[in-house]
Amino acid sequence: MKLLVTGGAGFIGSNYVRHVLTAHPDYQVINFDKLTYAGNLGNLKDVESSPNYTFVRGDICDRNAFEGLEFDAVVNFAAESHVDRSILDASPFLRTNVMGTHNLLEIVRRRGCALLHVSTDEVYGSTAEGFFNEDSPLQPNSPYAASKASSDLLVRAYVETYKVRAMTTRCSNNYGPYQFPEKLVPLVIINALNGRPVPVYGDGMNVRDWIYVEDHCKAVDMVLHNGKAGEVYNIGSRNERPNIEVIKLLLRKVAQRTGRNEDDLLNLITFVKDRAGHDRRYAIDPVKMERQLGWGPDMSFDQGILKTIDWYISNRDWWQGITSGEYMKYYDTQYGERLKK
Ligand code: NAD
Ligand code: TDX
Repeated sequence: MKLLVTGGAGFIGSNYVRHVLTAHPDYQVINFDKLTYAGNLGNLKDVESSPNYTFVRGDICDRNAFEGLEFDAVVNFAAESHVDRSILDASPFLRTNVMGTHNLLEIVRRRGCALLHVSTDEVYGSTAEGFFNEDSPLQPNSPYAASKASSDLLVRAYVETYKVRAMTTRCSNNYGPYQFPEKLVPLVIINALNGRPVPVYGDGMNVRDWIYVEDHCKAVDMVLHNGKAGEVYNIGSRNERPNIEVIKLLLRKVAQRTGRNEDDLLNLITFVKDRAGHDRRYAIDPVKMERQLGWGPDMSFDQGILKTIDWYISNRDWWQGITSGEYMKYYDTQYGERLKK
């Protein structure tokens, strides 16, 4: 099989490319990525010389960018992915997530190849109780979530109208190696290592369902191979936690791993102004993945968190390169005022 993986230089995409090259040594993988601020070829240094791997720099919005590339299926990870950035400026989210997905749908329609569209639990909005299943209404609350919901609806429309062979996955919050430092888990680890305040939005009681990135990648691969065209699959880990619990766990484990004083790290916790439109709780029901595809996560949260912390401790060069320059401009815009006492 020849796979085109869009957004393969980002967090989940790079973990997925590595997963495919290991799990399917006979596959050819083209990593197609624009290399925005979130894309980093350093995420795939260990596989870049593999004869089965090619990198192409390109934009999923560009109609001509795919000419000359041969593939049987597309796995679409390419997106603007950070909620806080979508609140600052929604335009790049509409462009890449909506128009870019539309362009990919046109390409797979013309070529007759398959598409796996990677989406998110955020399209369902927030729920106080119960779980989101694949038929739950789409009620996105952030510009990011609205752009992903729009892309999901376009996929649905292309399945119904043109019989495109497309599937959609909607996953909960990922964590693990190579996650960009703007997201909660790496932000807490890196700020703890740097002795910087750890910003907690609102009361810290917003709930997310955390999944280790490799478990998500395995699920995507199962859907690609065994999923039914036209269907949606929810991927979640049955691992719901309030943010403050995750943050305290991370700080305690960083203290253990580095020999620092636990209270000193816990004292970095700083409650700040809440995110606008902050979803209270996401809760995925993964029963369809479990029953129809026999999928389940392999990694426990405690083990996954330790693996992740150890990775960030051993890969300082990776994040020190990123947490300077452009990223600090974003960080100051986001946290400068919020962290002033
Ligand atoms: P990321 O921001 O780390 O990576 C996104 C990648 O897409 C980057 O490499 C970037 O360069 C590339 N990209 C952006 N715009 C592009 C364009 N126009 N053309 C080509 N490439 C482009 O994101 P991530 O966290 O790895 O998320 C990947 C996908 O998974 C996204 O679609 C996201 O909505 C979805 N998702 C993420 C999570 C999560 O917890 N991170 C959970 C569920 C679903
Ligand atoms: O500094 C912070 N302090 C804080 O309290 C940050 C960055 C986040 N938070 C809170 C907001 C959320 O409730 O932590 C929670 C997790 O925040 P993010 O890491 O920004 O993730 P979230 O907004 O939940 O969205 C993530 O999961 C779904 C991904 O970024 C999306 O791409 C994915 O679709």
